This record gives sequence, structure tokens and C-alpha cells, in this order.
Amino acid sequence: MEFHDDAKLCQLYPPSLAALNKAFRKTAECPSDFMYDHQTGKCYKLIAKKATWLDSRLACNALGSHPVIAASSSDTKTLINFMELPSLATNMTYCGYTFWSSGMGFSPPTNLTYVWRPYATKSKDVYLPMKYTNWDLTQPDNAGGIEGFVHIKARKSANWNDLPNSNLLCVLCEVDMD
Ligand SMILES: [Ca+2]
Repeated sequence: MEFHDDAKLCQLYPPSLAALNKAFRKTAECPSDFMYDHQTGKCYKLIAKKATWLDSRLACNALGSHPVIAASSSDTKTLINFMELPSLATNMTYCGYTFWSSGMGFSPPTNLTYVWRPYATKSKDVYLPMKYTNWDLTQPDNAGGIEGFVHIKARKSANWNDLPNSNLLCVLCEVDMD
């Protein structure tokens, strides 16, 4: 019987960008215009419109979603791949390869214990603890004492930085299908 060593095959034939693109296949289960990622079991949509953190969260919530939550290294890996999708290149360039997440200080800018706070509406407002983190080296620094809102910062690392709400950024919306 012939045995296929998948790991070896992957080394010989690393996944192409086209294959990555395919991995984010659209499914009927995701909200319209969202892309499904089978690794994380989440649907994603980049809103290529720059807005404050609070307005960006409202925009995601209006689509039945919330700004992205990077809860694990596997989520981070998916975000790194997401940023390299050929179909998103134009929008990613416009967005500067950065976008808001659901992360915010508990009570910015005085109490910057960071949590995930995905929903604006009172009935759905929850504070989820940030167990996994992927901060950039010197972050969070609460620069100028006015920060407290987390964006996914950079290509290749998808690491994080805190910024003031008033900074205008794109947002990556997400729906957890699990
Ligand atoms: Ca900062």
C-alpha cells in the first residue's frame, strides 16, 4: 500500500496564495460578504472604511458581527494569512494593513486592564478576559495617557498596539460559528 507523507508533501509543495485564498472560502452559513475560515471556524469581513473604534464596533454589530477577537496563536496565524489574501490586497493597502479589534481597556484611559468587549448594545455587552495576548514589543503603552483601544497592527505578525478611540482605522468584523 502506498503511504502519503502529508508533512513531506507540504514541504515540497508549500501552500500557494491561491490555496490560502481558497481556504477562506465563502459559505452559506456566514453572513453575506463574510469569508469562512475553517481553521478558526469564524467568518471574517474587512470593512475598508476608516472610523473610530466605537463607530467601527457599531458597524460590525450592525452586520450581526463584532470586531475581531484574537484569542489564540491559531487566530493570529489566520489573521496573518488573511492580510495576504490577493483578493484583499487593494483594501488592505488602503487600510495600511491594520484594523481595529474588539480589545479595549476596562475603563480607558485610567484603567487599562485589557478585555474583549465585542458588543455595544447593553443586552449583549460582555467583558471577555484577554487570556492570550500578542502585543508589539513596547505595547500597550497608553501613549499620552489617552489610549485604551486595541488594533491589529502589522503584516507578518498581526501583533497589537493600543491607540485612542479617535484614531481612524478600518475594522475586521468576525462571527464565531462554533
Ligand atoms: Ca500604544
